[in-house]
Amino acid sequence: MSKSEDRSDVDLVQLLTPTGERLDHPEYAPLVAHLDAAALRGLYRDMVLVRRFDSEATSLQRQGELGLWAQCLGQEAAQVGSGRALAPQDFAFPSYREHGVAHTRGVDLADVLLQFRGVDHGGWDPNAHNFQLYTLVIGSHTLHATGYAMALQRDGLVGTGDAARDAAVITYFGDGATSQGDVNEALVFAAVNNAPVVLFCQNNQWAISEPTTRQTRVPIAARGDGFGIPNVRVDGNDVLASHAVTLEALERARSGGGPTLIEAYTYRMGAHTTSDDPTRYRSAAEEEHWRRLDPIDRLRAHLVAESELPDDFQAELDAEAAALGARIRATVRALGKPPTSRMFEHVYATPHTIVEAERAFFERYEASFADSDPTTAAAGTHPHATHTPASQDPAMSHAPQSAAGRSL
Ligand SMILES: Cc1ncc(C[n+]2csc(CCOP(=O)(O)OP(=O)(O)O)c2C)c(N)n1
Ligand SMILES: [Mg+2]
Repeated sequence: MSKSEDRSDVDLVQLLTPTGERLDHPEYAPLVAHLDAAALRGLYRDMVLVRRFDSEATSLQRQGELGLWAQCLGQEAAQVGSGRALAPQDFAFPSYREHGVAHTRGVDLADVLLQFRGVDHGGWDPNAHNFQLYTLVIGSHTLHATGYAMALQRDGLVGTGDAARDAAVITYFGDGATSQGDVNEALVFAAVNNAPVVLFCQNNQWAISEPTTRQTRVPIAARGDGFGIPNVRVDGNDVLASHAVTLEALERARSGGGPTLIEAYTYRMGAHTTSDDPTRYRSAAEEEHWRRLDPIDRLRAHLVAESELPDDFQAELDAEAAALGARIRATVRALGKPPTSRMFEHVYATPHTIVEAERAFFERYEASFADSDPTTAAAGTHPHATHTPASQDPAMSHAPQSAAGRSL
C-alpha cells in the first residue's frame, strides 16, 4: 500500500468475501436472505452494464467526443447495491460519478453524457427519476438533500406507516467531501432535525491526489458518533453488504428514525477524471491490490461457485453490454450543437427580467455573425466592430459587465 491507508480491518460489514463466499451476519444477512439467484444475477447484470457504459465513456472522451469523464470504475457494488435499495418514492442526490445509481434510477445512461459533452446543463428531469442532477460543487448537495428530507417531514411523508408513501432521501459524496463545511453542516442539520436522510460516503480512498489520511484520523463512519448519527462501515466492493446496510438505513429514515451515515469502503480504480494521471501519486502495487478485490469479479465468483451463472446468461449479457456500448457511442456522436440560447434556460423557475435581457442581447450578438461580410473580416476588420458593446447597450445597463465584456 502506498499513502492511502488500508483500514479494511476496522468494523467492516461484509456478506460476500473477495473470493465469493457468502458470510453470515446477525444483523445484515437476514436483510438480503430473500435475494434468490435471479436477483443476484440482476445485480451482476447492473454492474456489468454500468462498467461497459463507463469504459465506453472513457473511450469517447479520449477520442474527443466528451470534454471530460469521471469514471465510477471499482465503485459499481457500492452504487448498484445502495441504488437498488431505494423505493420509487425515495429521492437521491448524487455528486458526479454516480453512474451506477443513475442506472438504478432508470436514467438513460446516454443522458448522463450530455453534460460531459457540454451540450446540456443537466441531462435528465430529476423529478422523472427522483434523481437530482449531478453536483460538481463538492458536498453542497448534502445540504440540498437534508433540506429535501426536512421538507418530506413537513409534508407528512415520513413515519406514517404507509410503506408505499413514506419516503427517504439518500445523498452520495466522497471521502474528500467530508472535509467540506457543507457536509458537516448537513450532518448537524440532519441530526438535530432527525431528518430522513441517508448520508452515503463512498470512501474510494482518494480525493484527486489526496489520500483519505489527509481527511480524517478516524474511520469516516465513526464521525457520525460526534453528530449523534447512527453509522455503519461497509465493504463497498460487496454489493450484498452495500445493499443490506442501505436497506436498513432507508427504512429507519422512512419510519421516522432519522439519519444514518454510511461509509462504503471502496476504491477508485481509475483516474479521478480523464484529466488526471494517478501514476503520479499512487503505486502500481496499490492498484494491483485493489484489482484483486474487484466488485464484479466477486459476485461472478459467487454465482459460478453456486452454478448459477449459466453460459447463455453470460453470453446474452455480453451481447447486451456490447449493444449498450454501441448505442451510447452512436447517440453521443449524433448529438448536435444546442442553440446557444439554451444556456439561459432553467436559471430561475420563472421568467426573470435580467436573464431575459441577457438572452435578448446574446441573440442579437449571435445574429450579427450571420450578417457579417467575410471579406470585411478577411481585410482585418472584426465583423463586430460596429456592434454595440454590452456596456453601452441599454438592455444590459443593469447586467454585470464582466461576463458581457468578455464576450465582446
Ligand atoms: C467546493 C469544491 N472544492 C473543490 C473542488 C475541486 N474538486 C473536484 S473533485 C475534488 C475531490 C473530491 O474527492 P472526493 O470527495 O473523495 O470524491 P471522489 O472524486 O473521490 O469521488 C475536488 C477537490 C470542487 N469541485 N468543489
Ligand atoms: Mg474520494
